[in-house]
Amino acid sequence: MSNPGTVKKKWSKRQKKWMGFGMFTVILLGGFFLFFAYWTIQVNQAHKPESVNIGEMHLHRSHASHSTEVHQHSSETVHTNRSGQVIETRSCSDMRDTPGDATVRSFELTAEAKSISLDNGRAIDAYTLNGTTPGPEIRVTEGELVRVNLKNKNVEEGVTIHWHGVVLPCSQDGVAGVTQDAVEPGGEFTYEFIARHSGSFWYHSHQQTSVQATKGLIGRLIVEPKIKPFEYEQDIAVTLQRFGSSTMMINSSTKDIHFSAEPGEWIRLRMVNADSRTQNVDVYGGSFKVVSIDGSDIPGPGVIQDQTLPIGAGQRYDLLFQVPADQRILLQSSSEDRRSLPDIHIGQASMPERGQAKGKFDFTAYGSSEPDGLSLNSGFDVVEHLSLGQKAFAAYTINGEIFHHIPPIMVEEGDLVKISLTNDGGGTHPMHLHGHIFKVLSKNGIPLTSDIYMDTLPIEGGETFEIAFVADNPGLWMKHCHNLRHAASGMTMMVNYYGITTPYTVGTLSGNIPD
Ligand SMILES: [Cu+2]
Repeated sequence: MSNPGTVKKKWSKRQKKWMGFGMFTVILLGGFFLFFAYWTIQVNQAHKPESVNIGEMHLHRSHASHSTEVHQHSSETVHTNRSGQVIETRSCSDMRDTPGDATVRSFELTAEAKSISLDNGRAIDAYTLNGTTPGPEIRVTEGELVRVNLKNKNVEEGVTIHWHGVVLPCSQDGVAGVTQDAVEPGGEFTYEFIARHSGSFWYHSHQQTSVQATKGLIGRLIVEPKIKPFEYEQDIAVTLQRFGSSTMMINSSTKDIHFSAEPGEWIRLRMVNADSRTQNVDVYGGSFKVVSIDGSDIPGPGVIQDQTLPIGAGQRYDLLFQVPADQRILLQSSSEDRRSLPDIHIGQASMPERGQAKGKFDFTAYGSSEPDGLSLNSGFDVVEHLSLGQKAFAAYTINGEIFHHIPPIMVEEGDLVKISLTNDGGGTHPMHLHGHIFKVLSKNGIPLTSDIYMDTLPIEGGETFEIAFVADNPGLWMKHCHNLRHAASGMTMMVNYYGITTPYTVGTLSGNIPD
């Protein structure tokens, strides 16, 4: 019996139809969501294999599935060279520099997870080196032996230090699971290498890099030249850094930073981009030269003005300029994703006008060339093409695959190697190669007219670059995107020398996750 005051609700045909449609949509969306969740888990598991021996990747068709078997049998594995001849193996761990009579420079770095307060008053949970992020600048002179004792106080997943851009022996490259085990809490590891090339470099953890570098395990490494190739009175260095997703800092500061300089003084300004995004740097107040990129001096650098410098993630740009008489030099940076960094002021005179930059600095048309035997016409022993792309949602790929599924580029000592790289997706992929410095030969099919050497090359959507290097440093070397999130989602591969082995493994079993 119905209450007299109520009207029994009756659904019209039309309403029923819509309800049915609504329920169908909910079920469809729910199903899609469940599938997506399942798929994401699958993809992420694929990112982090159980156990892979990086020195044996080329010997097995299926890199991940029979990993434990591979591990157990690794001592019996036969290594061959390109022509199939059985060769003696050498372990990455045995490849070290001979100190000789080089001057030893010793440093201590202690990694510690702790809360620090920024100069804007905010407290952050950071990973620090000697209590700060970035860690201390390591500054040595070309030819010296750098000895760094790394201690891990309490970073649970373990830490390493990779020396970005430095050509050093395999055992010192600091890649977890490739050249060493991650240093556990309470543990330590001593790095030792000869700083052969002068230039601006940096260091960062290569264990869970995308997490640890953004939480603070980074720092600068400056190798001063024995003889200055050009004159300057002040040598200033800055690190452009993003803490977490959005705290932009320069030399640990969220506020503008000032360097005192007298009018007429010559300044060498070293800029390290430790962020995962390109930093576009405008220079106001005077003209300047870009004297060095990634630690390699540019021959015949021209004087430029009002150009925006696109410093790729992981790259270093060194500028040379004279402080003007009437105004200071002001540098203003903003990231690829439009985050502003603090300004850099050099000198005390009045502020320059912040004009409009006339264009973007183009390294492919900058400097001169002194033929050094490496050109598009060289006879290459190895030629590879890498397509940088993306699989739906989560994975960043090279030739359609992710890290441990990507066959390594195999080289022999002495090979001349050419790699073409195309960004077939969107965004920028700053591609970094460990253990070598490469020459940029062409961009979008147009040969460079200058000698530009780099260790990290930002490649924007649709662009193709050809790069070349001499395989002169036997080892197991990562080649990966320095947008660290991309690297962690798969855009990482190896350039391996035939016959080089490693006792370490990458994966969830060992806990070595180099990203
Ligand atoms: Cu990338």
